[in-house]
Amino acid sequence: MTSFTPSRRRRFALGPGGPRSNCDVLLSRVTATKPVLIASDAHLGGSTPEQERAFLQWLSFAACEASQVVLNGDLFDFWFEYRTGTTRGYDEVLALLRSTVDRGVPVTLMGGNHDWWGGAYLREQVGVEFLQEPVVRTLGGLRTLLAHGDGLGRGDLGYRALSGVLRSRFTLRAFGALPPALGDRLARSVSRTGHQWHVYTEGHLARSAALEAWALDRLRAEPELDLIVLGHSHVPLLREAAPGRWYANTGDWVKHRSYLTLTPGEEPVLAEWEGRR
Ligand SMILES: [Mn+2]
Repeated sequence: MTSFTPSRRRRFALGPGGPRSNCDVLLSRVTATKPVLIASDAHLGGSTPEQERAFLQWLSFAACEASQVVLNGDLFDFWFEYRTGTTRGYDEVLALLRSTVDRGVPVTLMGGNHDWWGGAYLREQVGVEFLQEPVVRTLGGLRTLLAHGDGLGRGDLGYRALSGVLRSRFTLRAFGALPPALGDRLARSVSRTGHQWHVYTEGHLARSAALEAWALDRLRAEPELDLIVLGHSHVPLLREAAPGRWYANTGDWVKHRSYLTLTPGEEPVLAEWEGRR
């Protein structure tokens, strides 16, 4: 007897018309104040197909449901804009981002340590806001410091030295001259995301603790901030540091499916995506 298991991939297939799922049903819902939705560390290209499906599904949900979408670093397991093209393999998410922006929902991408090397293509062809430094801005009514989190907090010294080299003008020019397929292959050969799928390493937990300590210090030092949002640790976290003031880490879409909802007038909510609603 052959057993038949329905293909999860097919059930969630996002073919043409899939990712641009129309919002008709949701539009009929009264949404006086749509939330800002924030996620990070999808590591597309370095995660499992199931996780990537789930993330794209969440993103098309966000395109309908959010007033603004913020992807706070490491959306891509690797992204580079070479002189002759960009990193391959991201057509689907790029089209989805483009259609989100076209619908009038602004999308902000923060460069993370895996995808800091974006630029004109993301800004001009995809239409997103692409940031390479932390920013302070008002999101969902909260004065928010937004940063990916790499290089912040104690430790991470080796990374800080390395990132200086990897972001230098010389490196950018030399790497940018490579054929995209070769550059991508080199970059993937040094990316370690694939080895971190199923375990929390001590590194994750130490980084999570270091980022939390950094954020709590910063909240104490800067009373005008209501919220600090980081990613990078892959550990979802929401702490109320003082009444009405929070530190949030949006976790990841490698081990989790976590995202932050900022609805004006309400407290931040850190949630786990459980599928289309
Ligand atoms: Mn990161």
